Amino acid sequence: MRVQVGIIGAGPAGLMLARLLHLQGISSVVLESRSRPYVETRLRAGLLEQGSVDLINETGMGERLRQECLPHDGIELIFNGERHRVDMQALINRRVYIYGQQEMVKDMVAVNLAAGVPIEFEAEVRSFDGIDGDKPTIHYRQNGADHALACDYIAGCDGFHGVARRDFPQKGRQDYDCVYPFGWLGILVDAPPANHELLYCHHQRGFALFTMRSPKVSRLYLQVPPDEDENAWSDDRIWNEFRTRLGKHEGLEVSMGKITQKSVIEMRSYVTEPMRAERLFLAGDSAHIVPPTGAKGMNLAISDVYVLAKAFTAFYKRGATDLFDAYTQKCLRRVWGAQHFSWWMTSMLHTMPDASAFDVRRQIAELQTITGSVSGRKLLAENYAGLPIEM
Ligand code: RFL
Ligand code: PHB
Repeated sequence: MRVQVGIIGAGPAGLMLARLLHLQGISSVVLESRSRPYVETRLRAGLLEQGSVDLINETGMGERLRQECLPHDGIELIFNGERHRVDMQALINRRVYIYGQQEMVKDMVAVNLAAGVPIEFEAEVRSFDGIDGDKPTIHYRQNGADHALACDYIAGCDGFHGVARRDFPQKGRQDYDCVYPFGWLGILVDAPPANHELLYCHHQRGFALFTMRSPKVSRLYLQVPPDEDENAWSDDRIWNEFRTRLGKHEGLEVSMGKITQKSVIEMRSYVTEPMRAERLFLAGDSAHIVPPTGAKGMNLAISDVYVLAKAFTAFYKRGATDLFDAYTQKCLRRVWGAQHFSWWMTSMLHTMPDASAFDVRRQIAELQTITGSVSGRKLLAENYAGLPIEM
């Protein structure tokens, strides 16, 4: 089997890339180590920027999203007993959308398969070679047998624990890493959201986030120690902690219900540069991850492959390679903007384990500075709602 682009990973990056290439008449095969039901139910992101939603619609993958997504005009920050709304619609005329990543993946898989784009599930990539020649090969294992996929180029869309970055050439490579001294306990609850918009709560006991997946399902997160065991959190302990960190506000109640999923999530910022080595390109979480506080990871994955698909199109239509050369720099500008924003939101809203009384008081002053002026709210809104998909 030989294709133009071999794509490792059927997450948002790999599936969006396959679709964009197909629309330009460029052939690809997607190799995914997990099963189709697994990727279609894996609980991850929930918040999409306008630019991502526009691209999903333009590529014909947005039919269900348009019916089921929840558009949000603003978010609320809660700290020091105060509620502050950041009205993105009024400030910058932009909004964001709640739509579960697993739902988006389901839609992307269905549209790609219906168009005849091959997605091989339970096909685990073990290695690749030839990226410095003109015939790269991807080696994978499926149904107990070894296979090889010959391609012109390889797109490593295989996430943070994949093989593309692991085996990316070391020469000239620089990694940037920041691990936070806390994690998130994430729960999924059969109960309506506490509020129609997201609530980001700063509290001396730690951060809490109230988000959602639908009008009947809430998604909630609590700052916890990084190596926390989720089984140490009984339902009672979870609900008491959410009540404390939210505080008392007129019309706001923690709505309790059956907890259907519970897990601890690591918080990390990471970038590897460059994102290309000869005929291998990294895109999405394989090249960079952000702490989820800024809701940027999946949006970055989508914008990376938008840039990459343009480069492949220029090459296959006109033989031009300048966009391949520009790929890393074009992506990194947006990636580092999102890195900074995610780090800033994380450090502004979380309580450091060794925080002094001064640190906590200063954080409240920072939150008051940001929410207390139009320019502060605008800065937050512009970054939260997302920079243009291409910069
Ligand atoms: P993915 O989604 O990890 O997909 C990579 C795919 O590659 C497969 N794979 C392999 N396949 C073949 N062979 C191998 N050797 C392979 N190794 C791995 C994997 O099985 C997988 O299917 O990466 P991608 O496509 O780059 O997408 C990135 C996003 O998934 C990620 O950034 C977001 O989930 C981050 N994120 C959020 N992003 C947002 O934009 N908005 C949000 O609201 C948001 N909330 C979140 C989040 C991430 C979270 N967690 C769990 C880390 C909330 C949370 C809690
Ligand atoms: C989510 O809905 O899972 C979500 C939303 C916003 C964030 C992080 C996670 O900042």
